[in-house]
Amino acid sequence: MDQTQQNALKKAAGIEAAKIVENGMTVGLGTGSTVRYLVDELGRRTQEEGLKFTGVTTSRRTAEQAKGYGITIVDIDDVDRIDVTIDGADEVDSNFNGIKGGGAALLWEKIVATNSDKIVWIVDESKVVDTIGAFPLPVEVIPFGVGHVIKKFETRGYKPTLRLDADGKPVLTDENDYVVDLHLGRIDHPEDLGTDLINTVGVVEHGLFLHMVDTVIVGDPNGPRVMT
Ligand code: ABF
Repeated sequence: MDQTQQNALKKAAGIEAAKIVENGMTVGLGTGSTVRYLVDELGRRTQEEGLKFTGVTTSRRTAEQAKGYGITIVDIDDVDRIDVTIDGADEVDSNFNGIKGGGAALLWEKIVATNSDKIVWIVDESKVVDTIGAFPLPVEVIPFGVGHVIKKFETRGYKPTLRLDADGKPVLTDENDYVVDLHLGRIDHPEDLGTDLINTVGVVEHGLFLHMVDTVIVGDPNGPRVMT
């Protein structure tokens, strides 16, 4: 699948997911290129149909995009609950275990997700896998002592790399943390791995999203399909 085809599938999934949003809802808006299509469609509906909902975003860049359409964006602590969060993912398997964080937004994404009544992921078909792990697992780590955390991960065979930008500087999350990517190949016991990671001092959060998502909308050449 080339980039144009992949983008078309992402767009189809985003447009399909936008139908979920109704007036008066509080909606969690995720991060990534697939979500960009969602927000574009929600923006179109806002401007052409007068759609009115409140958005809580998982990154500053999504907030900027949504505000550009006149969508009301509030801080997560300004709402009691989020009706539905629509977000992207890097991988999702048949058990609805997923990897997120390719966009370095995994911490805010997990905070928004865990305060949502319903979670919907939008993906192109390349993200649907038998077993997660081929995509490097992002881990958010505070800068202080990150070298020691990386050494610990190396000792455990996690094949860690500090995520760097085009200038060779560490990528910063919206919390000004670093991202360390673990090249595991496949993850057969994600719960155990998640426990190990979150118990490592210096680690803030990891990109394993286990048994959280309710519905996955998959952009497919034959039209969007829904996994529930
Ligand atoms: C975000 O969406 C990230 O968690 C995930 O990495 C990304 C997927 O990116 P894209 O939609 O651009 O493929 O939620």
